[in-house]
Amino acid sequence: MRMVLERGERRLLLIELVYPLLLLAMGVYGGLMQTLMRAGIVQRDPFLGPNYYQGLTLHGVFNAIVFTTFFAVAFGNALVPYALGKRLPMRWAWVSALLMVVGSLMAAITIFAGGASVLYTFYPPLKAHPAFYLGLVLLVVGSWVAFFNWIPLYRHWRRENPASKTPLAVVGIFATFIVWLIATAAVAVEILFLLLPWSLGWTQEVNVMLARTLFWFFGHPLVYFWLLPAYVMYYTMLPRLAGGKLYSDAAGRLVFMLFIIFSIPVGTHHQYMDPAIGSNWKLLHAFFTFAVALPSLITAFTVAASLEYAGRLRGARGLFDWLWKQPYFSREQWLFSYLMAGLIIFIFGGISGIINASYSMNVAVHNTSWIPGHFHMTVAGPVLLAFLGMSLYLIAQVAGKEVRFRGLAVAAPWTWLVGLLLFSFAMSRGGLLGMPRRTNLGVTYLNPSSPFFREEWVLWADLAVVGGVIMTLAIVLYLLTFLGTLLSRQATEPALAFPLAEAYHDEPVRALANFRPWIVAALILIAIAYTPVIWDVLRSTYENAPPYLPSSPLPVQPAGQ
Ligand code: HAS
Repeated sequence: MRMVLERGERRLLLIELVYPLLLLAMGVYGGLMQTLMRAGIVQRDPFLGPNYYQGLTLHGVFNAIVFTTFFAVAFGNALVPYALGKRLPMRWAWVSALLMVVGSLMAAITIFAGGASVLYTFYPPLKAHPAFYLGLVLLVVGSWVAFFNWIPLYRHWRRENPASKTPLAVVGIFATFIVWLIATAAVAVEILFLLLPWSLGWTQEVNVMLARTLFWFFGHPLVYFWLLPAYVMYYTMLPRLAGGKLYSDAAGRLVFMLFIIFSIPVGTHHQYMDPAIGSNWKLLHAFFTFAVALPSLITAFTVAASLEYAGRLRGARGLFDWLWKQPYFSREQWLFSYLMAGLIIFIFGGISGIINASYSMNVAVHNTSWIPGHFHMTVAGPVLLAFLGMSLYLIAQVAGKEVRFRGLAVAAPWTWLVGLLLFSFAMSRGGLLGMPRRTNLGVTYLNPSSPFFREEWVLWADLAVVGGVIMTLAIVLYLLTFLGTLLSRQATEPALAFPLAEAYHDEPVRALANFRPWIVAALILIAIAYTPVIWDVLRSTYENAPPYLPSSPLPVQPAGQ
C-alpha cells in the first residue's frame, strides 16, 4: 500500500528527520574527540576547548537524547497513520515539532555556551543553566504531544474495525511511548522540583541521592524507548526484507507487552554501588533486570526463526545454511544491512548487559570504560543503525527521491560494525583493567608523567581511537548517501510505503489484545520495586550538596599526598 503525502505532512517529516541528523553529525564529531582526548592524542577540542565534560555532554545529549527522541516521534508520525490508514492530525503534530525544536535548541545553545557541562545524565551536584533543564522539558513535552496526537487516530480505527487485531507496528510504537510516558514522569519531578529551583537559585543545595534515584527511574526505561522502535523494524519489516515472513505475530505482541511491564522497575541496577538504598531492594531490581532481558531473548529466537524461514525459501538446507542465504550486501534491500548489522552487534551488547546486571560482576565493571563498551553495543549498535537506515528510507520517500550511492549505503553499517566492535572491545578490555569510564582529569591518566598513569591502559585507549576513526568514516559514508539522496532530483510523488511483513503464525491471542492489564501490572510492579527504594533514600541521613561546575580540569592531587 502507498500513502501519498500531503504538503504539510511532507514538510513536518522533513524537519523531524533532517534537523536531528545535523545535531547527530556534531555529536559524532564529539565522540571522535572523546577517544582522541582519552588517548592523549589531542589535548583540547578545537571548537569547545579543554573542558572534557562539555564535549561529553554534547556527545551524549545530541546523540542519545535529541536524535533518538526526534526519530521516535518522526517514525511514529509516519508509521502509525500509515498502518491505520488514517491522516495525521497536523495542528498538534506541528505543536509537538515546535516544542521539540525550541527545547532541543535551548539545550544545544546552553551546552555550546559552556552552561551545561553536566553529561546526558545531568547528575547533581553538576549544575546546568536553567535553560538546559527547561529545554529538555520542552523536548519531552513535545514528544508526549506527538503520542497523544496518535490516540484519536487509533480510537477512530478501532470503532471502524472492532474485530481486527491492532497492527503490530502500532502496538510496538504505542508500547514505546507508554514506557516513555511513565518513565518521563519521574524525570519531570526531578527537574521541576529539584534541579530547576536549584539552578534558578531558589534553593542552595540538592538531595543528590533522590535526584539520582528519580533519574534512573527514567534512565533505564529510556534505553528501551531507544530500543523499541528498532524492535518494531525487526518484527514488522526485517522478515519481509529478508524475503520471508515473521515467524510469530504473538511473540512480537508479547515482547512489547513484557517491555511495558519490566522496563521500569529495574533502575536501581545503575545504583548498585550507591549508598542509601538497601541491598535487598537492589537484589529485587536485579531479578527484574534479568526479567527484562527475557523479551530480548524471545526476540533473538523469533527473528532468527524468521530469517531461517527466509533462508529456506532461498534453498537453504541443514542446520545453519540459512545464515549464508541472507541479503547481507544487497543494494535492492539495502535497509536489511542496517537492521542485520545492528542485530549482530546486539548479541555482544546483550551479553555485556547481563554481566552488568549481576551484582557481584557489577562491582568489577561499574564506572570503568567497560560501561561505554556495553552501551555503544546497544544504543550505538542496533538502535543507531536501525534509526539511520529508517531515516534514509523515510527521507527518500518523503522527498520523492531514489536512494543514491547504494554501494555506500550498504557499506556504511558494516563499516560501523567493524569500528564499533573494535572500539567497544577495547573499552571493555580496558575497563576490566580498571580504565575509568570518564574523567575530568582529562588526558593525565595516559600521560606517563601523571601519578595516575597505568601503562596497561594505553593499548586499549589507542585501539579505541582506531575504532572511533572507523566509526567516523562510516558516518561520513552514510551522510554522503543521505545528502546525495536528499539533494538529488525528485523522481516520484512523495508517498509512504513500508515493507510490512506477513506473519507465519498469525493466530490471535486474547491476552495480548489490550494494553490495559499490562499497564496495570507495570504500575503494580513499579510500586513494589520503588516504594521501598524511595523510602530508603528519603530516610537516609546525609548532607545535601552544593553545586559543582566542571568548567576546568580539577587540580590533580596524587594519591598519598
Ligand atoms: Fe544496559 C548500563 C543492563 C540493554 C544502554 N545500558 C547501560 C548504560 C546505557 C545502557 C546507556 O544491569 C549506561 C548508563 C549510564 O550512563 O550510566 N542493559 C542491561 C541489560 C540489558 C541492557 C540486562 N542497555 C541495554 C540496551 C541499551 C542499554 C538495549 C540501549 C539501547 N545496562 C545494564 C546495567 C547497567 C547498564 C546493569 C549499569 C551498569 C553500571 O554499573 O553502570 C538487556 O536488555 C539486554 C538483553 C539483550 C539480549 C540480546 C538479545 C540479542 C538479539 C540479537 C539476536 C541476533 C540475531 C542475528 C537473531 C539478551 C535480539 C543472528 C544472525 C547472525 C548472522 C549471527
